Amino acid sequence: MPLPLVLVTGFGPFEDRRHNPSRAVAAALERDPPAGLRVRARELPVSFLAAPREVERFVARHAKSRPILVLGLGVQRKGYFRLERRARGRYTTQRVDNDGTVGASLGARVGPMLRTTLDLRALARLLRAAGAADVRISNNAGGYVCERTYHALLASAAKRALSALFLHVPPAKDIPSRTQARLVRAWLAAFAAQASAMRGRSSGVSGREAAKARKRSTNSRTARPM
Ligand code: PCA
Repeated sequence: MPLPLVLVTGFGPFEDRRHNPSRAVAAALERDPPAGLRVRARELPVSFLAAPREVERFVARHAKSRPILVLGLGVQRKGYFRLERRARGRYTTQRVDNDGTVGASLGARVGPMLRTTLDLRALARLLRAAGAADVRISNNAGGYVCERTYHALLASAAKRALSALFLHVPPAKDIPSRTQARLVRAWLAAFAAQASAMRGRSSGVSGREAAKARKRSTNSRTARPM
């Protein structure tokens, strides 16, 4: 049996951010994966229109392997880790992406708000336990390309009954990329060990099936509820 797979995306430079640790972290995870996991990483363009297309292609290519997580990474301005709960389908920002597209030109066409089905409080605890001092849960993914990308990650994952999540990482001046990679690697290893307990209400799974799965994982010794 091949090891469980995690798909990870990151971004390169944009606006005044010349160094984007999300790209370095995604690449480091593929090169040196967390214990017990395989990782496929992909750098996405900082583009409102191209990133969602690449997300769908990336998830489609690996869907047969049933990844246990589709994880988007992007950098934020603040010095902490931010687990994003949801992605809006409506864009109003005047910020421009690397292709020159203004966010607001997308308007409300993208679709309804989408939410992760993962247990963010449990995931925040795991990330702290992995050594991250400041981890927060957020209901606002920023309204820029990361939020549009998260919407695509959630849509592509939900179509295939997979779990998706977006993590905003701090700038490298606050926490160096190598340290970030080490923290995220340890976090994913812990997630993998408890993945069945974390996947609460996976979309595409009926409430009854999900409840049974939860009960099974609660009863098993390897996956304690957190
Ligand atoms: N952060 C931006 C887009 C790319 C990135 O790394 C954002 O938060 O939307």
